Amino acid sequence: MPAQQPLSPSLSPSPTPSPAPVTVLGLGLMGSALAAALLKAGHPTTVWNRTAAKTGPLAAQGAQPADTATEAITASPLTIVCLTTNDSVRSLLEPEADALKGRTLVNLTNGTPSQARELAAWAEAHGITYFDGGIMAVPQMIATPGAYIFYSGSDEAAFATHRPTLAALADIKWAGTDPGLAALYDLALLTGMYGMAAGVAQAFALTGSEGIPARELAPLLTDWIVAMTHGVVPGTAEALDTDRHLTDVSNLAMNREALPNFTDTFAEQGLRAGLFESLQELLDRAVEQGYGADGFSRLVTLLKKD
Ligand code: FVH
Repeated sequence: MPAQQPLSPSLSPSPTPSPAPVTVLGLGLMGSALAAALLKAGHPTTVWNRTAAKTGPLAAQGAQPADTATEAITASPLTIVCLTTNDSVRSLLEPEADALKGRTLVNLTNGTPSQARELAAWAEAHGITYFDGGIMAVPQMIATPGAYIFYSGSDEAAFATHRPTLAALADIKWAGTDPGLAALYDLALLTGMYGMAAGVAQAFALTGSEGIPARELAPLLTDWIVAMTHGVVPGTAEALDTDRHLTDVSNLAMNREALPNFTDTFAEQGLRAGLFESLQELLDRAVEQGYGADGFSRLVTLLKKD
């Protein structure tokens, strides 16, 4: 009787890989949230922070505190760093090049695309696999639905190895093999957010100047911004990608004439005009260049420096 054939690989029960070890450098609000999520997902997690006392709460959750950054880095194949700025990342990690050699570094510190590219070039020169990331979440949102992180870096295959670990933090959005792209997407989304925040501040200042409680404006403003966003963002994208800016909705010439109603009112109410001054300048330039019949998408093209 022939020996029983082994089950085909597709039918054999595949052992669940145990969660990979990981190191987190930087235990501020965000780094602590990242480390806590990794611990919750069962990853053996080594932590280090410049101010050692911040390792305490994570050690209580099962993390292994390291006395030095070198000790932390050499404990895991993957190190995640999340500090205040990329200058602090450089000053911390440049002396750690030997410890990082042959390992993977994921930098989730907010920075610029050029900083990310410079760090990637430094890492490559020292045999370190580097990925940059942009976190689209506040610490409380880490490991909850809706949170995601952009990643970019030249070695997409190596990224696949660490995907299961990084998935414990937030959904993953791969931005591309140019290491600067995660920061670019991150800054683009935050640009929209800061623009909205500036508009919201201006709106509250306006109603506040007549003593209207902010809570009265809040629901109106929320619904208005959501409704406008749903129309304006996809409409602008369509106009830009097709290079068709003419509009039958709300043209620049009309908006240019309407804008002084805002700036005049701000002045009358004793308020600064904030972003509206640059918007007025942009609208003036658009109309003077003959784009009065176009929609707001035309302004995107005028933001390029000459
Ligand atoms: N918190 C948030 O909502 C945002 C969400 C999106 C992503 N950002 C970015 O994440 C980075 C860290 O932000 P954070 O909120 O964790 O910031 P802090 O709580 O202030 O913690 C800063 C940590 O950085 C350490 N640190 C600073 N400089 C150095 C240095 N030269 N060497 C070593 N470590 C340094 C600091 O250490 P310590 O002060 O506790 O000793 C903290 O661990 C940031 O890029 C956000 O833009 C967060």
